[in-house]
Amino acid sequence: MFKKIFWLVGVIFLPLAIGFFIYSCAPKKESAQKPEEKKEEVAKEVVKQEAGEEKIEVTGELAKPKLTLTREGALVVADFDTCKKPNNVGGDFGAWNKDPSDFTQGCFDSFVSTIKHGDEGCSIQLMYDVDSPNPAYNGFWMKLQGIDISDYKALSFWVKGDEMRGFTKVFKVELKNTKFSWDRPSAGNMGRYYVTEVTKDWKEIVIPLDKFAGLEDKTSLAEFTIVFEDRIATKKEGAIYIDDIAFLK
Ligand SMILES: [Ca+2]
Ligand SMILES: [Ca+2]
Repeated sequence: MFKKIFWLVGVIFLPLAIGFFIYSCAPKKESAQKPEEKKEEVAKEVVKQEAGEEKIEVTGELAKPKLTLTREGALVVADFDTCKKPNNVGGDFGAWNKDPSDFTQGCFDSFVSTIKHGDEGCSIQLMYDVDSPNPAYNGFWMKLQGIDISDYKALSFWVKGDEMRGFTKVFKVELKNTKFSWDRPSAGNMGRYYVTEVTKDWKEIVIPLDKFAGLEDKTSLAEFTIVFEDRIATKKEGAIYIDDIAFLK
């Protein structure tokens, strides 16, 4: 009787024990992951979560619109080719900071003639720092002077990460129309999109305008904005270059 029970216990527990031993010896995927990769995944997750709330589709890749786009008749907003203000539609631009009194965070813009997309003039360099003990976000704003983009299909611009200073692969782009009001910021009239694939090389980002959920009226645009955020930046301090901001038909 006891022998039978002993034998039964052996049959049930021995394979379990062997299984557990093999499992505990197997290399853990989790620990093999570099902290940097983990951070990127977290950033992507935040992007997904935010996108879910806003009902914006974010694939985590460069937007690949199934639109047929043409550069003919493109509305160039800023090519920075004069290396001075204003932009091509007569609008002012500059860096903005959430908390100018917090010197541990900030964003600075400057014209750069040595690194640019195309042969002429300049690009704009954005040096940002969202590494602060306080909540930190900042970026770049550009006035669009009420341009009508209702005949256009996509926003396009070129971006390059600064290899020497480092750069975030993720940042936010916003388009606001003149109907935007700070009294009712959640009422719409601002669309946002997360760029997630910045590299060290110049790369064109093409965002179909229908991805800017919330931007209902496209007949009068007020502002183009870039936002660096401590929560989602894959690198909290660095620099990126922006050039040739345009709307494509
Ligand atoms: Ca340029
Ligand atoms: Ca800092």
